[in-house]
Amino acid sequence: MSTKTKHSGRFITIEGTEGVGKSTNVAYISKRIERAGFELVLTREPGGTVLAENIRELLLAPSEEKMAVDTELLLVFAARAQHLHQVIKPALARGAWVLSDRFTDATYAYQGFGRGIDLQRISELEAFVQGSLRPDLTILLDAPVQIGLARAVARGKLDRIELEQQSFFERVREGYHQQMEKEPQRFAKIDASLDLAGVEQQVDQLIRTRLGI
Ligand code: T5A
Repeated sequence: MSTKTKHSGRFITIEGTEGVGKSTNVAYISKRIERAGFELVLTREPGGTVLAENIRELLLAPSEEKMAVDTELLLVFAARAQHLHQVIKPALARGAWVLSDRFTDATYAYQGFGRGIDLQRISELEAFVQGSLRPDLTILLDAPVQIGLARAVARGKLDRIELEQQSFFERVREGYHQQMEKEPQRFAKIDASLDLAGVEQQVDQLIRTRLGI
C-alpha cells in the first residue's frame, strides 16, 4: 500500500444488492487509487475492525433464533460506530482515501426498504453515529436482482441475509434507487449486469471523471 498523500482524503463507498460485483470492483478501484499515489484504506461493512467483524458474524450467520429487525439495525450501527472510530475517521484525518465495501446506504436499503424500518429512525441513528460525516462518492452497482443472486449462488454457501426471498432484494434495489434520486450528486450508477470487461470500462470512466485520476 502506498503511503504518499497528495491532498485531503476522500471517502468512497460501493453499494448494490447481493452478488452484483462489489468485492470484484473494489479490488479494481483500489489498484487505480494506489497507482495514482494515494494512501488507501480498503475496508468493508459490516466489519472493518476485529470487533466489528465479530458483529458481522452475528449478523450473517444463519441462526435458529429469528433476529428481530431492531436488533439487526442496532448491530449494524454498533459495528459502524466501531468502524468509524477505529478506521474511517483516523484515516480521513491523516489525509488517506477510504474505500468501503458498503456503508449506511446499505442500512437504508436493507433495514429500511427491505425490512420496513421507518427511514426517519435510521436517519436519527445515522446522525447519532456519524455526525455530519457522509461519503464523498457512492458507486451503485445496479443489476436485476436475479443476476446478482445467481452469481452469489454460483459462488457457494449463502449467508443469513442472502437466504431472503427475491421480493426482499427487489425492495432493497428499489431502496438504492430512491437513495440515489435523493442525492444524485453523491451517487454514480454503474450497469453491473454487463460482463466484467463492460463493468470495468464504466468504472474506469467514472474514476476519471469523478475522481480525476
Ligand atoms: N448489510 C450490510 C445490511 O443489511 N445492512 C448494512 O448496513 C450493511 C452495511 C453484507 C450483508 O450485510 C447486509 C448486506 C449484505 O447482505 P457483503 O458480503 O458485503 O454482505 O455483501 P454481499 O452482497 O453478500 O457481497 P457478495 O460478496 O456476495 O457480493 P459482491 O461483492 O457484490 O460480488 P462479488 O464481487 O463477490 O461477485 C460475486 C460473483 O460474481 C462474479 C464474481 O467473480 C463472483 O464470483 N462477478 C461477475 N460475473 C460476471 N460478470 C460480472 N460483471 C461479474 N462481477 C462479479
